[in-house]
This record gives sequence, structure tokens and C-alpha cells, in this order.
Amino acid sequence: MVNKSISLIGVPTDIGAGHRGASMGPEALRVANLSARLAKRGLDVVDRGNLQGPLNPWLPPQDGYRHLPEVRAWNEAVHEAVHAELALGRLPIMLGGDHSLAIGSISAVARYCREQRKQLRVLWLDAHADFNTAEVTPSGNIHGMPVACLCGKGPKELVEVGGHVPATTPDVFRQVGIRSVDEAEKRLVRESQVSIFDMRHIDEVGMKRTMEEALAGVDENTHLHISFDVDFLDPTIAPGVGTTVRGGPNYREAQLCMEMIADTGRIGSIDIVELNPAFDKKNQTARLAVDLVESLFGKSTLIR
Ligand code: B3U
Ligand code: MN
Ligand code: MN
Repeated sequence: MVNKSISLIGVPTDIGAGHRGASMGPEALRVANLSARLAKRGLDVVDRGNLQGPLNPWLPPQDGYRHLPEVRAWNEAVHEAVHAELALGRLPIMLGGDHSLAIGSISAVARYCREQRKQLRVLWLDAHADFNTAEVTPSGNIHGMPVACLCGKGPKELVEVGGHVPATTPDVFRQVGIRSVDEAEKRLVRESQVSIFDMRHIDEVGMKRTMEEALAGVDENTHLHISFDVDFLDPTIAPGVGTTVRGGPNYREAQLCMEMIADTGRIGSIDIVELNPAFDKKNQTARLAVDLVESLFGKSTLIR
């Protein structure tokens, strides 16, 4: 049975991204009624408001990283907030914010799993592998690096968030929806042995088989963390992101993905990231994200 005590945590920052505007994501999700929609499903929802951190100084990269001290400051705050909610027995949902915040959230979830002797599984729903390092990044944007950082490949400032190095290991990740990986990043991903279910795989075997594979081995002792980058979705249904990549899951595929995750009953924490209202049309991407999160909590078209 999934935890019914939900804590929403706003992380209004675009510090790790190459476009401004993901800092408005938390408010867009609130305007799209996330809290009330989940409450309607019988969940006890508390909105903790927004975390605070440095403003975006909008500087060029330095030594391969843009805004490294600022990204670190945000992630320290995220780590503490997420760990505190888990320790209270609650299920934290990050309202992002760019994907660099996953360094703080997943390091906290991994710490909690070590304390509770739980098995961690991270479903990384994204168009991108987010496995760049300073040596190979085409942009210096840290939202392209969180998976590498969490696996110990990255600057000390980020690899040490939460105090356990590495925060976690590649074998916990299952990446779904991937269709844009930089050339040098591909080599790092292959070497790391992160499991990737890319769009080619989804096209070939379908979303159903893909999710069965991504969820294989999830058991009663598993804490499932969902890191949902909204650019996972096809841009025709989700234009409100800074880095759209065509050829993503359509509405039905995305719904099935979320419904199959819900069926496990093992969701323990969620990031909703990269929603960028500056690119959105009438908040439709935020509304779609809310719709899909409802499915993560059991909304289903099943009439059987
Ligand atoms: N891989 C590219 C682009 C990118 C990664 N994540 C997002 N964009 N959102 C990079 O800059 O690292
Ligand atoms: Mn991402
Ligand atoms: Mn992405």
C-alpha cells in the first residue's frame, strides 16, 4: 500500500538549466491544482511551500560547470528537506525546478534507504540520460549531470551532498524514454552500466514490456523513487519545457507508464522537474503533469 501522507516541496530554481523559467514550475503545478487533485484521491496532502536558495546569477560556465556553488546550496536544502519528510514517514514530492535538484533528493532517499535497510530503485523518466561530466558536457549545465554526480562522478561539491560518497550506484537506476544523449556521454553511460530503456526499445517492444522490465525485481522492501523530467513526454503534448526532444511517449504511453508504476504500490518519493511555464501554452504542460501524477497514485481508466 502506498504511503498516503504526501508533502509537496517547492524548489523554485533554474540554476542548473540552460534556459530561464523552470523556477516558475512549482507555482504552475499549484495553479494546475496538484494539491487538491491528490487530496481528492484520498491522500493527506501538505504543501510545505518553497525552499529557498540563491538567485540565478546567469553566468557562463567555469571549469566545466555553470553555477556550481549555487547548485550546491540548493541541493543541500533539498537533501535536508527530503530526508526530514521521509523520517516523518511521509512521501515527498519535489515541485521543480530544474533536474539538478535530483542530486539532493535522491541522495536523501538513498540515505533513508540505507538507514531503513530498504532496496532503492530509481525510475528516471527523461529524454536525456543526464550523465555528463565537466570533461564532456557540451553546455556546462548541471541539469545534464545529476545521475553521474549521484554515482560519484562529478565535483566534490555535488558528489558529497548528504555526506555519503557515492550517494548511490548505477544499478539502482532504470532510465526510460531516453532519446538525446551526447556522444561522449554515451560512452560514460555504457561504462557505468546504468540500465537504459530508450525510445528505440519502447518503439520495438512497447511501453508495457518496457515497464515490466524496468520494474522487474521491485518487491515489498523496495522504495521506488520517480524522477519525472517533463521533457520525457512528446513535445506535442508537453511544450512547456526548455529542452524539448521530439519522438517521446504520447499521452497513452505515458499514462500506461504511470499506471504500471502505481500498480507496484511501492512509490516512496517523486521529483517533477524541468517544467518551464515560460515555454508553456495556457499551463497545459503543468496540467498534464498533474494528470500523470494522479495516475501515479492510482487514477486509472481500467473498468475491469
Ligand atoms: N545533454 C545536454 C542537454 C540536456 C541534458 N539535460 C537536459 N538537457 N535537460 C547537456 O547540456 O548536458
Ligand atoms: Mn533531466
Ligand atoms: Mn531531460
